[in-house]
This record gives sequence, C-alpha cells and structure tokens, in this order.
Amino acid sequence: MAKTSRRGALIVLEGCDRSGKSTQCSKLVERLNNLKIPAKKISFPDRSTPIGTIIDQYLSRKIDLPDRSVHLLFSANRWELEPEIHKQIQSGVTLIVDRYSYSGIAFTSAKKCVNLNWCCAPENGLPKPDLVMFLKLSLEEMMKRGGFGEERYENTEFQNEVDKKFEKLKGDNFIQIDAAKDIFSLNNCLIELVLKTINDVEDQPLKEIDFNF
Ligand code: NYM
Ligand code: MG
Repeated sequence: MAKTSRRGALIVLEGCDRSGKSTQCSKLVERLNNLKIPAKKISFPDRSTPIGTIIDQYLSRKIDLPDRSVHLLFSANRWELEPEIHKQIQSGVTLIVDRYSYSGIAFTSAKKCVNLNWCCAPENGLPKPDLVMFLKLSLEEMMKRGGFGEERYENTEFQNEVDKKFEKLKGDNFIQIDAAKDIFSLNNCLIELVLKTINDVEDQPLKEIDFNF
C-alpha cells in the first residue's frame, strides 16, 4: 500500500565560518526541489525575528552583551522557530539548516569563560537533527580562504578554538566531510547523504536533543 504521510528530514550543516555551509545549503535545497522533494533552507541565527535583531546588533558590535546572555539569545532564537520546524517536518518538508545548536555551544564555549555543560542545557529538548554534516576545514585551508568580515568571532585564532569545541560535540548523527573540495564535488557528496537520510527517517519519529556531558 502506498505511504500516505512521510515526514521530512531535519538536516544540519555545521562548521567554522568560511567552510561553505550557506552555499551548500542553498544548492541542496535547489537540487531537492528539482527532484520534486519538498525542502526549505533555514539559517541560524535567524536575524529577521525580534531576538535575531538583537543578535545581529551584537554580532555587528553595535551593542555589548555578557557572554551567557548572548548565548541564551542564540538558543532562544532556535526555540522561536521550534514550532515551525515541527510543523514543516511533519508536513513532509525536509529542512536544510545552516548552523544549529552545535554552533551555539562551540562558539560560546570557545570563549573559555563558560563551560560546555552550561552551554548545552538550553539546547536540550530542541528537535534533534537526523543528520549533521560537519564541514571540516583545516587551519591552513581556512587561512588560505581568508576573507573574514568585520563581525565578532571572524578571525582565524578564534575559529580554531571553535573547531576544537566542534570535535567534542560529534555524536551518533554526525558525519565529517572535507570542506576543502570544490563546490560541486562537495555538493555531490552531500546530496547523496541527504537523499539517503530522507529515505531512512521517513517512518521514524523526530528525536529530541539530549546533550549529556
Ligand atoms: N553563532 C551562530 C553563535 O555564536 N551561536 C549560535 O548559536 C549560532 C547559530 O554567529 N560567526 C555565530 C557564528 C557566526 C555568527 O553566523 C553568525 P552566520 O552563519 O555567519 O550568519
Ligand atoms: Mg558569518
């Protein structure tokens, strides 16, 4: 008998700045839609929401905020979209997400003033991605790319610390991918993983994040 309701997959791209996440997310959605698979891109931070506006002001250095406070804003920005994520997934739409809780934890804990456990707590209970594709860029490759902007965190030294924190967050849903490949080879590699995941999870319930350090 034909399946009537299959859920979409929750798929996240993670990695340091300049690893190509945003480009890859857009290309994945385009390819899925060309295959008539419903898919949408979401990005965190989502700067269009009320909380996202404060985050944007913080990142562009217009305002200062204590580290813990800004961490909770990044998390609250995900919780703002949590009902929408559930709605989309249940209605069969696959979401390709540019950064998620892993960036939240890695960036704050890289500041060293806040421990990993504290950073994880507000993320617990959010929808757990079915797949996290971690785009890994070596320090050398990152330096070659350069092109960092003027926002907070945009320097090689800090990104290197963030990378070390990402290493601690690799879970059962993580796949590491070499981000130094060219855009097209990288995208071909990612689409295979995405299509397999969409197929694998369609009958499975969406889980919740449960970080436990
Ligand atoms: N960032 C992103 C955080 O510090 N915490 C988070 O929870 C998220 C989602 O925001 N340098 C940081 C990482 C980036 C910055 O993201 C802006 P983007 O993808 O460059 O707009
Ligand atoms: Mg950026």
